[in-house]
Amino acid sequence: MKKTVITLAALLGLSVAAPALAQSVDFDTIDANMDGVVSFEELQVALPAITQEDFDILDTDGDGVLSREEFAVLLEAPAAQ
Ligand SMILES: [Ca+2]
Ligand SMILES: [Ca+2]
Repeated sequence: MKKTVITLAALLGLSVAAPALAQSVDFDTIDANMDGVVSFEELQVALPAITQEDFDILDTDGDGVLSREEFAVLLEAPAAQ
């Protein structure tokens, strides 16, 4: 699991940006339409540089949206270093 997280952080290039992200935004802020999941479009508002490929990596169950648990991996990734 730890290896996966480090790989994810490297792919997203978030080693520097994510700690600030974790402090300034949370799931409920990014979930703009408040449907309980974060879509690619919603995530792009907070992370303009994110690609569909990055999103697909985060979307571990492949349902096309990020659950609260899937989103948490994004914020926790830098701590693995
Ligand atoms: Ca949403
Ligand atoms: Ca998902």
